[in-house]
Amino acid sequence: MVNWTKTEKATITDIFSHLDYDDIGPKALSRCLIVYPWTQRYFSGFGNLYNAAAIIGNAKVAEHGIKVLHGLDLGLKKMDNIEAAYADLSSLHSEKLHVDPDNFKLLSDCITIVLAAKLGSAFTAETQATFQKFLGAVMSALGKQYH
Ligand code: ZNH
Repeated sequence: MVNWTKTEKATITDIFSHLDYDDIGPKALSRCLIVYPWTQRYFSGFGNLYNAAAIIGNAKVAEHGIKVLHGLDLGLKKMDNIEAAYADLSSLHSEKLHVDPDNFKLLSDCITIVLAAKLGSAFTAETQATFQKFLGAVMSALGKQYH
């Protein structure tokens, strides 16, 4: 159970109200696949991931990046019960997709980096701290159904 201050909630709400899902989602997922190439193993159905240019230009990667980023909306809508919000997605990643949960942290870091690059000086250290607290809560919830 994660507690949020009013300021933290306001910061998270503000970030998501301006979030460019269609830009950040593809960039974050493709960065994850390039920086941590072993994460590519889960996306064998996505076609050519041969090099960075292929990954960045891959329409399936882009589409999935948007889907994953919208996955964070579940937590945003249920900040006071993030675990419950991700129960189903956690089971899916564990039982069906067999995604190693260590990878959640890698993708979160890529999301943070891409968001930081986009927001520039508006992404203050305090904003980052709050955003990472939120992502940490989501990733922990996503890991809950792993046995
Ligand atoms: Zn995941 C899927 C979310 C991470 C891999 N995902 C998915 C989906 C979602 C998500 C929403 C869809 C589902 C359905 O359809 O139902 N993820 C997510 C989130 C996160 C994640 C929120 C964090 C942030 N994932 C991840 C990672 C990985 C993954 C890290 C690896 C590396 N996913 C995945 C896969 C899939 C998914 C493989 C399936 C795809 C297809 O479609 O095929």
